[in-house]
Order: sequence, then C-alpha cells, then structure tokens
Amino acid sequence: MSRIVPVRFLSLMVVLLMSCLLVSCVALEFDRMSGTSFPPSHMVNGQSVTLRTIYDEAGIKLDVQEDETNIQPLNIAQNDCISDAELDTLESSHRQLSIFPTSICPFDFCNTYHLYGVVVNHYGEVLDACLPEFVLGKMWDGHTRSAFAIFYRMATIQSNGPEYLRTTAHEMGHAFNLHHSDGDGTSIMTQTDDLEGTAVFRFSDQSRDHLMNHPARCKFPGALGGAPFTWVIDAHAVWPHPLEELTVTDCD
Ligand SMILES: [Ca+2]
Ligand SMILES: [Zn+2]
Ligand SMILES: [Zn+2]
Repeated sequence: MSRIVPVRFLSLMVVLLMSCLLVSCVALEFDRMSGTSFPPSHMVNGQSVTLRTIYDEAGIKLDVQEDETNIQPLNIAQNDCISDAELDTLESSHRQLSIFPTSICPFDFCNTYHLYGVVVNHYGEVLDACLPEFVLGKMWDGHTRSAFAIFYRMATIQSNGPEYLRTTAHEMGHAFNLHHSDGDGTSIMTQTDDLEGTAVFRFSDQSRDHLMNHPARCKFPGALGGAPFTWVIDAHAVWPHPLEELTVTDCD
C-alpha cells in the first residue's frame, strides 16, 4: 500500500493553483439541448481559435466546462421563441456553478468567477416579442451578467461555425460588461449588422483595455456587489454608440 501522491497529480494541482492565484479566472458551465452542438473551433492563419484562446488573448483565463448535452427542448411550436422567464427556469434547473465567485486565496484578485451558457434549440425574443430568424444569442440577465443563451434555431448558427463561435464570444462579452460601443467595426463586440469589414476573432483595443485593466466589479460576471450591465468607468464614455446608454460610475 502506498500513500505517496503521484507526482503528476501534484504538479497538476500546482499548475491549477498557480493559474488562478496570480490572476482571476472565469469558469463557464456550458449546457446544450439535444439536437444542438457547441460552437466549433475556427482556423485563423493556421491557428485554432476557440473561446478560450479569444479570451486568453485579452488577459482572461477562461475554463470552458462543457456539461449537459441532452436537455430536452421546450414543448413549444418550432417558430415560437423561448422567453427570458423560460431561460431563467432553464438556468435554475440546470446550472450547477454558483453565481458567486469562489476564491482560493483571501483576496479578490484570485477569485474564480462563474458564467452559465446554454444552447437552446429555439428562437429567442427581442424586447419580449418573438421575432424568428432575428437574434443569434442573448445575455438575458442584465442584473448579474451571469448567463447567456445561444438560439440554435437560427440558420446562421447551424450553418456558419465561425459566426456561431463569434456570437458566443460576443454574448459572453456582454456578461463581462462589454457593449457594442466597445467594438471597433470588425472586432468581437461589433454586431454583425454593423460590420465595416471582415469580422475578426479578437477583441478591439478598447475591449482589451476593459478586460485587462478595468475594476473587477464592472467586469467579471456574477454577483458579488457586481455592477449591472451598462455601469462602466468613464474611460468608456469616449466610445459612444447611438443606441446605448451607459452609466458612468467609479466601480469601487
Ligand atoms: Ca449543467
Ligand atoms: Zn450584442
Ligand atoms: Zn471597463
């Protein structure tokens, strides 16, 4: 009988500990309904781009945890939409990760924050109205910025893997309190309709500034006195967007 813990296990624990000790991490619990798939990786200049690499390049350590793959679709007509209330119900019955962060050290900077994502086999609502073939995804709870949905019934999501990946990174960006005004015409936070060139799979400089340098409270998803969507520090005010109203705060 041996009580020696294998060296490989120990070194794995050290790597895990170190990776969240020096910077905050975000864990994404990702569920999907049956008949859907998770966003595929995309090759750019010979490099495989994934949610993890997109966020890593912006200084966010993201751990994507693909969880359930067989959630039953709601019993609604094919052209009907899933409501925000129904998304809430889905989240409360399938989300395991807390909306609160956990910490492995006594300081905020080494928190692991939690985000929930679900791919639903339905269309989504826009401002409480059902508009089929309109919205690709949604970060539906502006209060905690802790969950997003992808609407897999959308033809674009099913037929265009790169656009599906980009949509997912975009909705997650809203959970990190990024807005369309933080896009630069081609980057992740620029909406498909507003593209001024070929879409790229990276965040704009101003989005990266937010993700790397802005206060945790106005950035990380989830509840811990976290600021709601649209509450930003004044650095965002110089990047206006005609359809967005931001509230400038100090985010302390
Ligand atoms: Ca789950
Ligand atoms: Zn958006
Ligand atoms: Zn910011």
